Amino acid sequence: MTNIQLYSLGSPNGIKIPIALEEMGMAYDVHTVDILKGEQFADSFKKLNPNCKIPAIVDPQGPDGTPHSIMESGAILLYLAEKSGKLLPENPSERSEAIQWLFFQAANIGPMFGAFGHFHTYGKDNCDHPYPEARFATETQRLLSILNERLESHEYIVGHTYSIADISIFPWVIWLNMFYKAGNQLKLESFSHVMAWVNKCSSRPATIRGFEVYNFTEMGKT
Ligand SMILES: N[C@@H](CCC(=O)N[C@@H](CS)C(=O)NCC(=O)O)C(=O)O
Repeated sequence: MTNIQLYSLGSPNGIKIPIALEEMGMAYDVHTVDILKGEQFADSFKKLNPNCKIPAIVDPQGPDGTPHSIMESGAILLYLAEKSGKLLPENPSERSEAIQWLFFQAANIGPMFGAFGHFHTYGKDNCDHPYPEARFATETQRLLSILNERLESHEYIVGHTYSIADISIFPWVIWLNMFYKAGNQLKLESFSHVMAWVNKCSSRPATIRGFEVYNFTEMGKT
């Protein structure tokens, strides 16, 4: 067996990997880990990611020719880009920029957008103080402003080429609107460069195929 084994779901972190696999033209088998049913805590999955979060992959032919498992969506994207030679610029400066934005997503966008979504969606029942949602809404908008400024002068996160940096970030912007239904509250339309870039990324045929693997665009309707 040579196919990459994908363990994921249609969440903003989870969907990055089928998008990348489709864009890179790599062969893979799909496994669903339903985090709403607690399947991320199964012993078999914990062996792939001790942190019990999707996504994870197993490459049957890892760097030393034996199976290699990888956790953390940013690390998976980087691994796949290096293995396929795709979606990571070859130019050393651009490559460094792409990796910086990959870390920016992992350290800022994921945690802050996720915390905003948590208090926005579940806070009303569990926390009667408006502060947490307001705090993370402000931080989410601050991060969107940074992206908007970047995309005012760049067609994609790094220059003129779609890369793993784009894939790591744009599903999170879709999620704010689609799943958290916070587009109006966050004034998403005012981040016009971000929204134009999201539309451009999400209309790529291979990216659309990636969405479909776990029905990403249906998730907000449930
Ligand atoms: N930094 C991690 C975050 C992964 C993550 O938070 N995954 C969520 C879904 S988007 C998850 O598995 N949640 C289940 C849980 O927390 O129990 C990554 O980028 O892979």
